[in-house]
Amino acid sequence: KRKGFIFDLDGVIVDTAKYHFLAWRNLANSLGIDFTEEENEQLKGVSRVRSLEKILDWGNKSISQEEFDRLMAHKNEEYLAHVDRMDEDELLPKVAETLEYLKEQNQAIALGSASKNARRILEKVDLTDQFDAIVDGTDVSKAKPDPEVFLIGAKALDIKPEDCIVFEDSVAGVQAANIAGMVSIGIGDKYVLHEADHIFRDFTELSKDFLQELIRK
Ligand code: B16
Ligand code: MG
Repeated sequence: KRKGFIFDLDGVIVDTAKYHFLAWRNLANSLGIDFTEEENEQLKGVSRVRSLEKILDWGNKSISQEEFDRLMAHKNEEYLAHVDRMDEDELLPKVAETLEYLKEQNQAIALGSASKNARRILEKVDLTDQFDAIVDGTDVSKAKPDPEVFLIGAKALDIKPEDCIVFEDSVAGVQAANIAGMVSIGIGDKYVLHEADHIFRDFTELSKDFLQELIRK
């Protein structure tokens, strides 16, 4: 059967979460706000605007719209400086092989990312051509856990939501996949991602037999 396999980007295909972390931490600290790994976890899959709103909330700070825009632009520049140094070596383990395998099996493949920088990152790691559809932060108006990004992906692939499988590293993303009625596969920590239908540390733990099962069901 032809299924739709939808991949999140940050934290699933590449570990750009560490670059987001560095840039957000610098921003928070410059405002005198503490920023830890736990807080970073809550920003995964969350849009840029919403992320800054949350940080300001945690620090009990309010700033003008102008300052808000300036900080967001600055954060993105810092983040992109890291991104522009990326290459294929930064692909997470067995991601390229998994995409390759699904392609061989004639499965439909989409990207479903909240990032407005998604296309730039895919170019850096030379993966653009592997996707039948790319849905990113420039295509959606509602952030995960809203299912919009994945529903647009399913539509673009012309596959019913219930025949789609989503790979996600964030709590918000797993929730979005569940709300969309898709199979959710958490990539990461099993306690953090406990709402997912299946959880793996990374793609090295995910066997071909398991992928076959997803295709057959
Ligand atoms: P940008 P994903 C998300 O990407 C990240 O997890 C999240 O931390 C980030 O704030 C968001 O993209 C927006 O990214 O600032 O590049 O537009 O995990 O949905 O691929
Ligand atoms: Mg992610």
